[in-house]
Amino acid sequence: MHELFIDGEWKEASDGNHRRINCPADGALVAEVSEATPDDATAAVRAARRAFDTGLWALTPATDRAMLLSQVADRLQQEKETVARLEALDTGRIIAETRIDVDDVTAVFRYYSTLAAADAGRIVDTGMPDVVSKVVYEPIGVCSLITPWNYPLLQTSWKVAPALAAGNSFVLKPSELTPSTAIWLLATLEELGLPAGVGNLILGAGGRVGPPLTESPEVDLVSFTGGLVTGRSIAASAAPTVKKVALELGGKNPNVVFADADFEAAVDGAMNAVFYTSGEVCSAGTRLIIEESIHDEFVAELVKRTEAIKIGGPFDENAETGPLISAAHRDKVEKYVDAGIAEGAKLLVGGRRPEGEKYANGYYYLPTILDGCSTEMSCVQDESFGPVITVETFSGHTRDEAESEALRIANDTVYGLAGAVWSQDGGRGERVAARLRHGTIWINDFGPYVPGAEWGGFKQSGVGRELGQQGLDEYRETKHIWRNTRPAPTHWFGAENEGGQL
Ligand code: TXE
Repeated sequence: MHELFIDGEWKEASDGNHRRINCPADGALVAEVSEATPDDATAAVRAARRAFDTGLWALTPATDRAMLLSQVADRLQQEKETVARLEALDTGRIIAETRIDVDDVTAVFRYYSTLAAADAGRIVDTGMPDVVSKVVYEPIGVCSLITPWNYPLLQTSWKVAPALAAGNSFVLKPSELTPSTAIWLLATLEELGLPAGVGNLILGAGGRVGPPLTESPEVDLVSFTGGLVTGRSIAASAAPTVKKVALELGGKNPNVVFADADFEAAVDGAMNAVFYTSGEVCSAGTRLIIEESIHDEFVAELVKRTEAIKIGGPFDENAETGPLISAAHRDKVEKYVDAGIAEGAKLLVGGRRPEGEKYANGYYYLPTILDGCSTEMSCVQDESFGPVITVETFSGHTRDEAESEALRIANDTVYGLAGAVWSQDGGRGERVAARLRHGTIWINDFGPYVPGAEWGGFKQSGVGRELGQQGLDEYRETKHIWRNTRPAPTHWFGAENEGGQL
């Protein structure tokens, strides 16, 4: 077992410790991996620093960097079933979902492969014929990439692909619960010839191996995806060295349905928004905000369909969604639902674990709907990260009143990651989308994304953007180079002042 990858070598943890990875669907042992120490994390940072400072990757032609990313994409497709299985076993998610993830990860590597060599900088017109002024982009340096347990490889690709495209070195620390696809990725990069030290892998508990990755003055950027509380502490630990910090911290995402929405599409969308991948999605549409006049009919249909959802393990062909990631996480979801009920929400469906032998050793929780909710309730404000919909209603005597009320409710959150509006009135869709204070808005849809469009949060959902051009810019410094082709004294000092300089 050698799952730490430091300076081009697979290594045991320096104290020889291991961690067992169990499948959340049935508790079966799926892997046993090295558990790094803080010293291992420091060694990985040093290796990344050395690799960066010697220009091993930063000075590699951009076309070669692009080629490597494209080869990773090819490998993902060649080994799709292997990667999808690894991800399904670590997360407990059904393999039909993780196969889709592998295609999505492939698209991310292809996208940043095309961007890697696309933009070398620009010439700026100074108005001075003897001066060449150019703005160029350079890699930022050593990047600590810290990723969560939901969509492990996809979230990793949003960081690793642009980091490599821009010419950086990195230390990747995946969630301690789901390391397998990160191990696959680093092994693949090694096979494809990524120079030693450019990509490093540290496995282990974030509270222990995280600080060396976020505090070190040898690290130039920290990119983190995870919970709000951890995000705050990472921002604080990175502050003394004023390094660049990018944070993606989840959301409490409104799904606003007007009475004039396409009923069938909106019910289907509301289900996908939350119950896909058991609600363990930062952009899950957990807050259904529905116009009062269609509330009863809409919610009745939602309940009927929710009761019929089939749950099971990764390889259960009938299953439409799987378990939660861990016992601790299921406890959190249970407490969240209990708190909602205590605060006055009405439980319409779910609210408990499924019964039956096949669920006995997994962390299953039934899709749940809480009706009669309002913005002051904790179940509306706090992220459950589970399969739970809270239902709020709005109304208004006029069109404008209804829109304003829907927006007031939808924006009443500290988060701002994503949201949706459903209406067959195109103007209304655009008006509401323009005023929702969230980073991604869907009109008459919920959930899809493309690698070319930026992803990230307003407010406490985070800082910075992943994907798109900005997702690459996060990993680059911008430099202005001024070249005087005909140097001559200015005579400012000790002579008559004939003109200024900065
Ligand atoms: O995530 P953490 P947790 C939300 C969701 C969930 C809650 C907590 O609501 O219930 O966060 O989840 C590493 N320094 N999201 O506790 O702690 C950790 O090892 C450096 C939203 O599982 O945020 C892992 O690799 N790293 C979400 C990563 O941070 C540290 C995804 C995420 O773990 C660290 C997951 C430290 N001090 C949960 N402490 C989203 N935005 O998609 C932990 N880590």
